[in-house]
Amino acid sequence: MPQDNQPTGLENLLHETRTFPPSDAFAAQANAQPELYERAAADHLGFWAEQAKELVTWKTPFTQTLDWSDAPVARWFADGTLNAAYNAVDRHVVEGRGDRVALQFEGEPGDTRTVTYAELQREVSRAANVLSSLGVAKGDRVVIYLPMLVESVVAMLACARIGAPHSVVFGGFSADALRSRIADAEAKVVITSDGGYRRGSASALKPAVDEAIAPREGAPASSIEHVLVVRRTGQDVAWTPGRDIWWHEALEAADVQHTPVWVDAEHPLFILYTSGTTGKPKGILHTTGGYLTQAAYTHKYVFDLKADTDVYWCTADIGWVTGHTYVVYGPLVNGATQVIYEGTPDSPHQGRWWEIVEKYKVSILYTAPTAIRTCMKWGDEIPGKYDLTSLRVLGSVGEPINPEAWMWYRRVIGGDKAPIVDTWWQTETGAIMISPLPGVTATKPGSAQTPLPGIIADVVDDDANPVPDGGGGYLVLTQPWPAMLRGIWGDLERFKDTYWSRFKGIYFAGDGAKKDEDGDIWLLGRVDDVMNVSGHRLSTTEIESALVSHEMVAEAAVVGAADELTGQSVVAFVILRSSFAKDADPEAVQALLRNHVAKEIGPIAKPRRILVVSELPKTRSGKIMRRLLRDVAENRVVGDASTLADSSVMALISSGLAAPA
Ligand code: 6R9
Repeated sequence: MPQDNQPTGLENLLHETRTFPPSDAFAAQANAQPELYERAAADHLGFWAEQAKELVTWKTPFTQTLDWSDAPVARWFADGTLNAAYNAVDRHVVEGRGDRVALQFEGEPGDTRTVTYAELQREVSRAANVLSSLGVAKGDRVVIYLPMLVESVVAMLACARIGAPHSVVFGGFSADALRSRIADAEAKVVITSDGGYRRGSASALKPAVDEAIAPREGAPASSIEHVLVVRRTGQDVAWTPGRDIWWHEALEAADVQHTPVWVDAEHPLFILYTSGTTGKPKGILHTTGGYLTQAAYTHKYVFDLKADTDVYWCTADIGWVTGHTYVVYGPLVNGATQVIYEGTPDSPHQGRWWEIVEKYKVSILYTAPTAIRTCMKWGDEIPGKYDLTSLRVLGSVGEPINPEAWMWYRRVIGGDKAPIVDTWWQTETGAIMISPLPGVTATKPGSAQTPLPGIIADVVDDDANPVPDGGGGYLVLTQPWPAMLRGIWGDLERFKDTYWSRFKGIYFAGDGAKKDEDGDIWLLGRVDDVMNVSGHRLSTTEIESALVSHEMVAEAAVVGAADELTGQSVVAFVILRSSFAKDADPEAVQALLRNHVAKEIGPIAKPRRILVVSELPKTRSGKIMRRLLRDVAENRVVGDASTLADSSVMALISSGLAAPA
């Protein structure tokens, strides 16, 4: 691999030879059949039109499947009209499924709430009426900053119902991160809560919103006109009369009838900010018709969903794309019954997840490798205490899953029989792109394997030539797909530049990959300056900017070091300003700067280690050679440093670190 930033340590994956063919019993009942691949290959657009008609309800049917004339901005099903909330909720009621449980909420303290599709319809309608009464109209943006609650799902669907794109900001992000996202989206309303339960105590959310929209010298006034506040914990909150409104009071007063606003298929459904290779997060834009089609299609086939018998649980937070597509839109459009859980896997004990699986007889579980590895570390005896025999399909997403964790997931959680689907996709792709199909694919531990029917992906070399089986290179998507991003909010140039310029006319995902001898795809991690910590994307540049924004820091370089539990962990190298460098206590500096990053971005971005150095390794063109820093961070012998402007720098860094800190 030619890239300086290519992650290391995953090559051993490719020696994996075990495969697990589907059982005859599973294959016989599976939604997916081998012919699905053939149908899609024979008529790419016809296949997607079929999915769109079968899985989505249209107000006005579309006549055109794809308009690619303005590439790379695609238009799918463009002359059709529909409403996402109608598809996720109302049509199940209209078609007689109103009494089916949509959401089975489990709060961290153990409180529960069961919501049927009919109840969800009333709640969403009320919330839609409330938003309209606050002046939110079609096209206006609403920011949602909430923990995992029923209200979070209701809030997203209420926005969709009135054609107001939502932008969910993960509740773990800081006030500053929230402020910049509100400003970029120019949102009118924020929906938040007093707080949420996290590891046994009530943690506040509302103060971050107050801080994010407070006037700040030199900055324009916030675009936010109202703050809707869900009462979850009952903790005290500061209140700005006229601006702040209790969610429960407003909803109680609102009408339960609401007519959905029918929108064009290409109407924006949501903006979701994600880290890129520069300091400024990208507002990934998704529209309605194509996104819903692929969300429903993938959810049906990849998880083999049988909506009237399965109990589905995706452990993702709505703050991430997985929570959008596989908690809200995919499962609800398909009429699934699902569990949502507010808290952490270890509250109040390390068996909490498995207790939930047993209690609700969860049959499909979708989670992340970092969680699987954590549970693996806690030991087999913890899940062993619970009845997990209801589980019949297991999913993984967010980062490469190492074969060891995959085997553990299969054996201990899946009872050695539930197929595992390792699903590769991104915020930008909107829905799953590469994954085995349960009942069809013989699975391989550690490989996402095959593009789904209707998806064309490849691994190419530096010159965009497909690599032969056994070769490695970059993962690309060579044909448009329905759920693809339609741009970066307010920055078309950045969209073209980020995804479509590395290889002419094809989408570059930013991931390195290999094809094995069978042609199966193995993901090797990011090839750019994006880290993956516990399945969350973090930008090295964004954390570097946060560090440098502290008065003590002159320069900073951040790398992702391989980590057994979290995939990667953040390691920062900083050069202190000389006025601070003299008598700085490394321990104190580390603590101070870690907290500073938590404040600037959020606790998930906190560097695991911060090393104070006197120089950083740079190429002659001034590019920091992160590869060398990664060697240091991972305690390896430092690699080839011959392209450094000053080749003695690495010796200096290594010797400085060897000295007792
Ligand atoms: C859905 C989601 C996207 C990045 C992606 C890749 C990594 C996701 C993966 C995977 C290997 C998988 N990634 N799934 N790598 N195997 N099954 O995670 O979206 O947060 O945007 O991250 O995550 O590096 O490019 P997002």
